[in-house]
Amino acid sequence: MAENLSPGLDRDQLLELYRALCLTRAAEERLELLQKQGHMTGGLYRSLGQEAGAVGAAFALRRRTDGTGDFLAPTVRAVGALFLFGGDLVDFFRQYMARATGPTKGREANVHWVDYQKGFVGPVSPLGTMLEVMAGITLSFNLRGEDRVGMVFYGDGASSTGAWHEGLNFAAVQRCPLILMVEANQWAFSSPTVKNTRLESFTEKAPGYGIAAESVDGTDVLAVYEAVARAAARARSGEGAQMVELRYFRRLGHAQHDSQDYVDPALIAEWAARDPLELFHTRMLDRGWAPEGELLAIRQEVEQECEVAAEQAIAEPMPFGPDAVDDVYTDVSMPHPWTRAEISDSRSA
Ligand SMILES: Cc1ncc(C[n+]2csc(CCOP(=O)(O)OP(=O)(O)O)c2C)c(N)n1
Ligand SMILES: [Mg+2]
Repeated sequence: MAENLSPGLDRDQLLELYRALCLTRAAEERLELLQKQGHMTGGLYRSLGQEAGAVGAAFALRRRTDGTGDFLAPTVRAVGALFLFGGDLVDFFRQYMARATGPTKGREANVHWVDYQKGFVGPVSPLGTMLEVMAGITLSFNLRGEDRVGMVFYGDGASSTGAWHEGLNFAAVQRCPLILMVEANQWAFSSPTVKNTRLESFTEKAPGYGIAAESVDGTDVLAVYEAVARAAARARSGEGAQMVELRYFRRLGHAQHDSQDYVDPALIAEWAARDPLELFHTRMLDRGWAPEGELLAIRQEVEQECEVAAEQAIAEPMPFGPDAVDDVYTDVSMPHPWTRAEISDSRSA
């Protein structure tokens, strides 16, 4: 039997966590390269410094591929969670490069894809709304008597939207088995937390809805895992919605096009010294959980995997324009919308 190390995880599980952190980092670094090479079609929203939050949280859930496991709603920055839930690496690159072969057939350009068997649903772009969606999904678990929990990620900025409050209240009142993961990265685009809330911690919002909350160092993958494992156990035992705050820092701009010139460089340097991947790497070595050679081999392996997957996606076709109306509800014979009836078309004048 495998030896329990920390926190109740065996060596293989610790290596799996390490691998997931490396994969997240390598996949995003590969995207950066693809963007510079002109292969990408949309924006790139990196999760640098936040990887352990997504990885540690998803690792604490039941991940299955037959539609009976727990259910995830990631954000664009919760890439590690998406991979742990079985999000395919080639599909990931296909999405970012709008390949016709990707899950959304090139219709959008990042993580808005869905797989009900693996158990994840892509984010709806208006911030806060995924809380409402996931309240509904987890209510269905209760109504059907299914032993499943849901997990929804959202940014600290998103927790100031009306949808967030309504969704949370509903989930709390209905005792939905839903874990709310607050990505407290201290920024919402260029707005710092102080312009977002008067609270010291986003967990202080939880008592207003009668739910339990924990705040955790989001750079510490094992601490995140433990906190979420506790929250998941509470949610599973009928205690309903739970909140976990991930404390960390958005070390890059909102997206690659954002120069982040409104952030104090000293602060960025301070958080760079708390890099979640390097912290876990050092811990693995210090505790004797794995030798350096084994860890470096994992890093090389995932970088290689990313290169191969990206090359495969590059070689695949972009969508054929007229296919854009396939699989969508449309009525081309619809009358001209009244809202536009009076707008003259300057081209025909
Ligand atoms: C309701 C709504 N308002 C504004 C936007 C535009 N927008 C997209 S991301 C973003 C900032 C989000 O900040 P946060 O929720 O903290 O997430 P982070 O980017 O820090 O991960 C904004 C304002 C949106 N998508 N939806
Ligand atoms: Mg934020």
